[in-house]
Amino acid sequence: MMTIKGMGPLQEGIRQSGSAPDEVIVEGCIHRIREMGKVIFVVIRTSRSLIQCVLDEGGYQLTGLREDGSLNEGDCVRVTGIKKEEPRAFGGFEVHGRSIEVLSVANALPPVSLNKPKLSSGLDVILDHRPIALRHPQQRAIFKLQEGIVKAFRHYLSANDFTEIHSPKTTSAGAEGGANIFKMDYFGQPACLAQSPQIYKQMMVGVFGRVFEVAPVFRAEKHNTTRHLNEYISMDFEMGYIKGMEDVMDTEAAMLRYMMDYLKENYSQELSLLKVELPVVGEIPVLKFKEAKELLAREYGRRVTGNGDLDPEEEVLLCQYSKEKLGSEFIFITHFPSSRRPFYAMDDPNDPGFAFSFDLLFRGLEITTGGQRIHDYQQQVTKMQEMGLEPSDFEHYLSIHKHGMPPHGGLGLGLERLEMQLLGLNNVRYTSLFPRDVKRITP
Ligand code: AMO
Repeated sequence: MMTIKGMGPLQEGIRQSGSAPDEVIVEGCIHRIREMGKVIFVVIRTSRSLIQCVLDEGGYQLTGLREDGSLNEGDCVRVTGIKKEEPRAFGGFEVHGRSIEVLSVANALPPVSLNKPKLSSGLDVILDHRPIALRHPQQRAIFKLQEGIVKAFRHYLSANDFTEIHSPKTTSAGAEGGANIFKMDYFGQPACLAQSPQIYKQMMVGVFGRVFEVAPVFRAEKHNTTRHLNEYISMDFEMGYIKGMEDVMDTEAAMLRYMMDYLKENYSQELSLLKVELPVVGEIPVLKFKEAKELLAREYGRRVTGNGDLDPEEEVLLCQYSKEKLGSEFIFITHFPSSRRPFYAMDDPNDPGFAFSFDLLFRGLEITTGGQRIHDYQQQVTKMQEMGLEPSDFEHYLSIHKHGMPPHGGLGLGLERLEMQLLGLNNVRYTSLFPRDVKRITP
């Protein structure tokens, strides 16, 4: 374990004092105080845990800020004491305090009740008071687990020869088309916030062969839905020398398998606090878009529409089918109509009008879009022209095709959506640290 200079090894807010073998120091915020006759139980919320400290009347020294010598929930304290086994306490131990030092005092009552096992406030209240509501153990566990999701993504890809990149978020044009572009004035030039790292990750395949990025992207979604944010974290990868988009899909499945194992091994306390049932990532079934639409009509009596996409209800039904009939909580839908996919998507020469493009659905929601990209210069120019785009506006992007690009493909996985589905939450705002939507730009 790495140590911070002068602090001794720190494990979730508790460390050896160095003065006596069984003496420890606990630093954190007072989560709950319970007085039981001559004993005070003070539960300290440390960086990741709750640690029960026991103060016996007359058996400890109190120093610090309050003149009346009182302790309050919310105060930040440092407790020095003896660690003893206690099966009934969280973590199986408690600390018998010898001294407690008040480092700073809480002057106000929290706007939401932090020390109840479940935060009972509604989503708007939680978000209005986000900086404090995030201190609730369950709320903060969501974001500790999010750390694990990102770490696993990073570990897996780094171990498989992908290079991590950081592409710009202020750009001259949107890569994903559509109306949801945040426009801005960049010193007199029209510019926008990046909708995705698409163009840059493809450019970087020409440099490193395999790349990945975890970063915010921006979508000016005008509707308030439970699945859309205006700023979200996109987990992207892009890989060269592929034989087809199946290589990208296989890489995603293997990464997800690693991720679930990694979470199980390293985040068991958050998984149990949030009552998460991790999915088994086995062989992920694959259905073509056309087959999916036929299946929806056959099995669920859905009217097949020609809109070229799946609607939210269809995503739920396809996942229901996949779980019940195919034994998987994930399902890939491939070969979407080209007209609904961006200019960089490669068309299937054997199935005109459909693209080598896929979505991954998980527990009823699209969490990923990916596919194979056009690597041939002329093919890319022609496609842009067919879509009414002006190739000269994409000079830098097209330079990679001109100077030789390997067959390549990749995907974008929405971090908040993946976690929302893992946790069985009904709104993507719960898994966004400080969500941005049509009405919310603070805190
Ligand atoms: P796409 O636009 O489908 O594809 O986005 C990829 C994934 O990002 C998530 N996502 C969102 N999450 C929250 N709020 C939103 N408004 C939002 N929009 C999208 C979803 C989605 O599956 N460049 C391509 C990816 C690629 O082909 O590599 C892209 O961005 O989970």
